[in-house]
Amino acid sequence: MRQGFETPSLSVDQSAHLAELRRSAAADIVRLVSLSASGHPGGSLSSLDALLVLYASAALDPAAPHHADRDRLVVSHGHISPGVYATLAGFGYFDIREAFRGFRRAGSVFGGHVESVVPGVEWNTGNLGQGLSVGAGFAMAARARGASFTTFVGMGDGEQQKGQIGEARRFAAKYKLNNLVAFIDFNGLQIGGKISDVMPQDIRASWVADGWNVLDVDGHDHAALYAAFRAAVRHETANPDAPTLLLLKTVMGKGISFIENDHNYHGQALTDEMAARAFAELGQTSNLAELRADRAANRDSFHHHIVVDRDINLDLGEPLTYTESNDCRSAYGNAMTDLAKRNVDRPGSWPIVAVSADLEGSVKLGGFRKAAPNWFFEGGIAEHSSAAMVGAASKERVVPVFSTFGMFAFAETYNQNRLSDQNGAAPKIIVTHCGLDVGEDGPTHQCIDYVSLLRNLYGFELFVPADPNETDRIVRHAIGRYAPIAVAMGRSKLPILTDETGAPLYGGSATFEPGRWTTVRNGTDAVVFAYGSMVYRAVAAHDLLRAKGISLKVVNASSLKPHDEAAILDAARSIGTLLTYEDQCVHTGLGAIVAATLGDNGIAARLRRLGVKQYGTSGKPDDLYAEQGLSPADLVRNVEELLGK
Ligand SMILES: Cc1ncc(C[n+]2csc(CCOP(=O)(O)OP(=O)(O)O)c2C)c(N)n1
Repeated sequence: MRQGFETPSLSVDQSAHLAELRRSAAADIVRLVSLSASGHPGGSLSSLDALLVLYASAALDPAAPHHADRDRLVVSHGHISPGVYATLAGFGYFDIREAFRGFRRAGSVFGGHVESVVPGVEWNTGNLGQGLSVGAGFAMAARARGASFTTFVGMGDGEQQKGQIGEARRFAAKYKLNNLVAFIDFNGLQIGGKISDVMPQDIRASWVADGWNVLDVDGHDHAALYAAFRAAVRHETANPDAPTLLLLKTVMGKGISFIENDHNYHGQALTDEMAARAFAELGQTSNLAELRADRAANRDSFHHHIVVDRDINLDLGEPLTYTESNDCRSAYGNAMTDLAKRNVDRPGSWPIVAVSADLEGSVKLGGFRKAAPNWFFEGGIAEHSSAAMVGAASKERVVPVFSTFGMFAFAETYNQNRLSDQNGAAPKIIVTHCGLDVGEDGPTHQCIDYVSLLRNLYGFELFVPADPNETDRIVRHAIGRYAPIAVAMGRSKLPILTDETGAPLYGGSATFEPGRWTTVRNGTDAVVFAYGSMVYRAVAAHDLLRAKGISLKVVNASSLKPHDEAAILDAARSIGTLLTYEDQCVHTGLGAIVAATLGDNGIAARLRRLGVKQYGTSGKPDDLYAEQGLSPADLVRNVEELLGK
């Protein structure tokens, strides 16, 4: 892999080549949007010169798009995909004809917004405002594992209206991520017109205020772009420790005189007549008719495999066995501390990178921070950015963990997690304070909807431990496997679950397996599926019912995603009376999973779903459960009703 920005300036030949490439890429942008009759020419043309200079000069190689030492380039304003595809094709990442055939067409990798299935594209974007967090995630991972690549992030100027960018900007400045270089395509326009009319903002001042180096650059002058990027990469800046922003003065639609500075061409194709005029201005052939016929007759055949190192190298240690009741979050913190101690100085270990959101104490990461100070990052009350960051970092040979309350890591940041999922990322989102179990902090903090939220995210797995021993095993499992994994815990202390002999159910050599539910108590009259803080309550109901001569089977459904279909079907066939019992929304939690499983398999069974019927209030968890008909006594009553006793 070449070094980026090695020579002091562009040579005469390089400048001439870039100028020529600029004209052909501009024409390709017009061709792409004309062929699909949609897309974004305006920003593609204003960002084009920065893209060309970067792909020409950074440590990037079309022959090795996944090289470990490559620089990372995140295009946050993913709508400029025509500009990105034209640039990549110009440098030989693929044949532009493939993009002409496939752009914005079902089944093609050449999507309307850039996706990492295209070589040279680092991250799927399109939801504006997330790219700087992604870049900060790459840069944070590079720091943690001592890698020397630079991460570049391009953004729009309208995009600066997004608050998440401020979150990422402050994080990068706080952690002195001078391996991060951002640029803004400052063309003054966005969809609705002038950025100053849509939302007045002093972009430059915001970045300066947060401690970045800001370089003002003519965004269409290749020599100036090269010099500024080079200075940023080499830290030849006013504050060498700080990350650097290039504020690029640009013209929307640059190079096609009759659409320049016209915000209508932010996202509108040119007519054929206009395209012909554009090709004439650019000195390029007008071959739209031929390309259109080719596109009608052919689909693109371009396939590309994303290469990610999934081979996590960590000493996962031996699971701990607790015999005294404790909160799951303490067991989580203890497991993380143990993992940090085992691995922090171990050669070859992947760093475990933990990001908190001003709740380090509540999520019990203090021991981890002390054991591995350089692996702990306090992201502040900036959950959107932290969620996006850990998603990105997960692709960079570190194991990133985001820990805060469930409400702030699942509900607050749903779209960030969704985008990580679409990127095939593998963050660990390990949260506490879920459900009514939060207690006195009240309904704003009680995440009673994480099961449904996570079920929408196709790739994510979701595990909910029922006691400290299961927590320890789930945490070690999650840290050791490349997959997007959510772990949800409550706040309260939970008793140690035991088997009928009184031995810890999940202690010793017990293992956790995704998709496998475990029987906590056997029974023959009815079965209750529970998870998390409801399992020991179900056991209490089991004991109360046994005294009345009713036999209730208790199943711990700790793997919510994937779920254990066989366990549901077996129970339906052999017992026939089923209940779900959960600290989650009654409509969309485990009850819905069990109901759908029965329905999908055409199996009739009696099913009663017990869950949270309405937002909770502030109070002690036991009182909140009683308020919603979720106490062990309520479970007993429901079982008796179902059995007609
Ligand atoms: C979070 C989010 N909100 C809204 C949009 C829709 N959108 C796409 S592009 C755009 C305007 C972007 O303006 P700017 O960053 O200035 O890009 P340019 O117009 O220069 O291409 C908007 C609102 C989006 N993609 N993401």
